[in-house]
Amino acid sequence: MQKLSWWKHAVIYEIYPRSFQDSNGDGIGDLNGIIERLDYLVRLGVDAVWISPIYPSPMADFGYDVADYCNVDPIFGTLETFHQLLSEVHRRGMKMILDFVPNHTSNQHPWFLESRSSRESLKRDWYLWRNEPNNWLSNFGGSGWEYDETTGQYYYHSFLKEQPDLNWRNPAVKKTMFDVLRFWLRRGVDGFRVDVMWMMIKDDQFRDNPFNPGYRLGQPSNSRLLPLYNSDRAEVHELVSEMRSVVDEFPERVLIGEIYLPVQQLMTYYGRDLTGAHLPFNFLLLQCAWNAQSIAQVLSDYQRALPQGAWPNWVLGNHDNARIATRIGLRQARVAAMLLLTLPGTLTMYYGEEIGMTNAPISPDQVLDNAEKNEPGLGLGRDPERTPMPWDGSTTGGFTTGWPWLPLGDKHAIVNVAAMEQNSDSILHLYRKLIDLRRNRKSLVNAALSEVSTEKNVLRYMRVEEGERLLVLLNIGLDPITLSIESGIILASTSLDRDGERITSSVQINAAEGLVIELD
Ligand code: TEU
Ligand code: CA
Repeated sequence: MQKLSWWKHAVIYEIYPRSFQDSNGDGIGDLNGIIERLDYLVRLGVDAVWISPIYPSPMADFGYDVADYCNVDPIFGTLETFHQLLSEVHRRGMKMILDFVPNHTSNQHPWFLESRSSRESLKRDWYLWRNEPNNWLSNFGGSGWEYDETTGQYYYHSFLKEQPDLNWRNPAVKKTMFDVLRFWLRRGVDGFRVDVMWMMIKDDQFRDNPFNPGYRLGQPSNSRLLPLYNSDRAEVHELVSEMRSVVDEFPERVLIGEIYLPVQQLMTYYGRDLTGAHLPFNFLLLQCAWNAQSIAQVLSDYQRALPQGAWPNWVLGNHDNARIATRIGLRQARVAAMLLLTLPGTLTMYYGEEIGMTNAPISPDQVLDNAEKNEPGLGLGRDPERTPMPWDGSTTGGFTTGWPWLPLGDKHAIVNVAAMEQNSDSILHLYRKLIDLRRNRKSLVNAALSEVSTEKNVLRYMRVEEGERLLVLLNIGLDPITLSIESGIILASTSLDRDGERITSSVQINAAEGLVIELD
């Protein structure tokens, strides 16, 4: 495994910084808090942390509205704290990935303030200004165009009106933003997760989007149109590969793209001759129905579509989607853990997945996410999956000594790190066991998936490399089942009580049980 770049065999852990650990009692997580919890991550066994945006921000989209790309928001700390965090991460042999938000800035960014001040401003063309709006919609509801009285024109925003889109066709924007990457790379950051990579370039003629014939009432309003002209434009690939060149000026850094597209289009983001993103995030498991057939289909589709030489990656959750334990239930969350950690390539997990954290109920008066405020009641709000990490069963979960910015939910008295530490069969121990297994079995990282099949609601696949033959059996269903298999020995079971069990010709798999078996 030595010859692989670090990120190829990494388990990446996403930290939503507001919610990981508060160190100063203001109820909001911060960088010093992350430092306090690094040893927990070492014990968990993850290789890298990706931290959602920490830059100065008015927080209209909780950091995804950046007002200064080269600093740290005082809520989180200072550049000094950032350096401490980075060196503490590196001292423990881990890597650190920052979030880069290139598509839009905050409307409070000095660039935008200057751009909006007059049509003659030197930064006018840094954003997308038009006399008349076209029909493009915002991803957070309503028109994507906002009228600005000062100069009598409209600007485009793919997200909130507080998040004006940058004009990446402007060379000065490109140069300045690439220098932002260098600013952090020079400081030793190990890579970037790039926000909405597929949206960075828009049609230069601003043509109207076509109607979506599949649109149904009750769906988010932006799905009324197909985003043909404001996303996934051919020219974006040139830009991604330039971005990649910047990252490649520094050794051993990684470029990850956030991309929600069907699998064929997703694969184009690896770029011609793999000169695009190292890893276009694979969100197929976020959208997949939880049954053996659908998952098998996803595994095969992804593997078949992967370009020659491209490195795979898998994700179960992130800060924009309902938590896995909420989507499929606590018992299946353990099966999902085994699935994730036995898939090929780079893996990304979301903080709290390792303790089976669920979405917290957020009452209407507790809503903070503007995605929910703009279009209430459609389930678009992301507060429920962003609640504070419960470290113990106390009122504020050991997260803060103050008042937590979002509630901890109704389960944290049971679902918390301290309780899971105590209980040796907990999902936390399962995660540790599986991460450890992955470190010691090279076939789990390197080998392609083979022999993907289903039997009733059991998903079955092999990982084979250099004489090592691992069989994975995952019972997605509620019925126990007996399967005939070659002889072998159980390396891991989701219930953590069958490790070392010898299998001769058939194996009984319990409801919602998963097994990793080393065949003789
Ligand atoms: O998300 C992009 C994105 O596509 C989301 O809008 C997603 O579709 C939505 O949250 C529903 O799941 C990125 C960030 O991850 C998100 O947190 C930001 O709000 C958004 O970009 C704007 O920066
Ligand atoms: Ca704090």
